[in-house]
Amino acid sequence: NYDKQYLTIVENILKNGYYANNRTGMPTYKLPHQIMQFNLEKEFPILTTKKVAFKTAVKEMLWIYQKQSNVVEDLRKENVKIWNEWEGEDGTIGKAYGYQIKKFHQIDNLIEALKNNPQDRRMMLNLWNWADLPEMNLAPCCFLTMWDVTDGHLNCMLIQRSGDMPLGVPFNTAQFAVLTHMLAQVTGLKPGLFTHVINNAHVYENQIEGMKLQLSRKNDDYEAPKFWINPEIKDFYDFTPDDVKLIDYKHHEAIKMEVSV
Ligand code: DHF
Ligand code: TMP
Repeated sequence: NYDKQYLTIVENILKNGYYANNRTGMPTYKLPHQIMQFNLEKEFPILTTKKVAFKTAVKEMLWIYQKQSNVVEDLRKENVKIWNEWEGEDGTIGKAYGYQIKKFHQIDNLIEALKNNPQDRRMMLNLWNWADLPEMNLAPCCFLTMWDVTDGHLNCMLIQRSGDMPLGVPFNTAQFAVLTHMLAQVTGLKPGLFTHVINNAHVYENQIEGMKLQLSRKNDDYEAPKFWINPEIKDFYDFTPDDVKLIDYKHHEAIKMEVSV
């Protein structure tokens, strides 16, 4: 259950976390090497102890991995404002995220391998490009996914170098769960394991009150929603945000928390 795994980490960060400053000037409590794991056939990992903006998260994920657009206006057109603070003079986020996917045809190569060479042990999407880092407005947080096919199931391991537990992480878990479901469908596989590894898992000092409120709901979590994906879609580039839905997504109310720039 996602709430349990997630809130156990948050509780541990607040109790035993190391207090440290960082680039943003807003200090955090942090723990290294936090790991969550889900079986996507059994559970769709999304928080129920607060409302997570699922549609917004899906739009951001498709903006990166499908549209491979770095243009922040493309997100605003869909009513998504979460990248506004990192928009550069040219209207993009620089050579980060979608730019790196597109540059190396990473999605096409991955789909090709999943279909024709599924026992390949080199299947990954890697956004960490040393040469281009100086031209990225934010260095990719979810910078690596590794993919494995075992017994007809598609397994995804996400390596996140830096995880804002209150804001980024709930989005990121849901996003890569959706991406795994989508890639499984277009390659004739079943969704399998999803493992989410966070190198530096943190809570900013100005988010502690919000997280305490969410922790107070720990034992009142709801059953995970069912995940629906439009079975007609056979080409990854044909998915729209309306082709995935959560059914019976019961949740507590949203909690407003600040994003450190
Ligand atoms: N910087 C920091 N410090 N933390 C982040 O999580 C982060 N995430 C980025 C870019 N830079 C970042 C991109 N992803 C929100 C969620 C994800 C995200 C950025 C922001 C966010 O504010 N979520 C709110 C409201 C979402 C909405 O409905 O617009 C939330 O409560 O989940
Ligand atoms: P950093 O580059 O100094 O690590 O700051 C990035 C912050 O954004 C950090 O708090 C992690 C957070 N973040 C996520 O958790 N997930 C995301 O998808 C993004 C873009 C950022």
